[in-house]
Amino acid sequence: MDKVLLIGSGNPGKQQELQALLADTPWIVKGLKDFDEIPEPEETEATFEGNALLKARYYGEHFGVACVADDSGIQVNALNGEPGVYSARYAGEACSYDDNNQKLLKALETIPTEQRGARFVCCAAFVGTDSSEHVEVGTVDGIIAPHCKGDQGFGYDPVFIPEGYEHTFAELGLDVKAQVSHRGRAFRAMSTFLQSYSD
Ligand code: ITT
Repeated sequence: MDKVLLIGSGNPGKQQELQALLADTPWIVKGLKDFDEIPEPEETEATFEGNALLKARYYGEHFGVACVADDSGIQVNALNGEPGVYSARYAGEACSYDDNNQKLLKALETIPTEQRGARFVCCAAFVGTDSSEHVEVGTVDGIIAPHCKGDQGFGYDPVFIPEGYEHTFAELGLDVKAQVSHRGRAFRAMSTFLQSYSD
């Protein structure tokens, strides 16, 4: 099979993780940099699944190829599940990862360790050239660290300590992250689906 699968994400951190997680599928995996530049879609849905499907449909239909997209975020227990689907823009529209992390650490400043539980969620969506759709979800539980630590990964990785570990994702690095992360779980399941998918 020599069919093209586009990773419909403008996030370089995700792109790097997804290339590795999809490497064993019988598809020619490409990124947005391999196609003409188009504006990012507006993420107007209220759920991870809605936004993941929205992105996969948008890029897949525009370029006429099969497409996978990822909508993900962090849900913090002490903040009633926020920032959730708004994780990318938690500190404002054009904010940096560090802005988001500082805002989160500040919001949890007085919260003790045992109440700093959080969960990363990743929804992986596939849309085929025949318009068939498939969704997989992965999660990982952990806690929000008291300070930023580590320089690997992206986003909230410097403040998230996964269950069973004592270091943040940004300290643990991409191999450990891929084994236990929300994205690793969702896209390993997606990879299994893609092994057998044919339109
Ligand atoms: P695309 O929509 O182009 O894929 P994005 O960064 O806008 O890129 P999302 O809308 O799904 O993607 O927002 C996800 C945000 O959640 C991301 O920007 C991070 O702030 C956070 N996030 C998701 N997965 C993460 C991970 O594995 N590690 C750290 N932060 C993560």
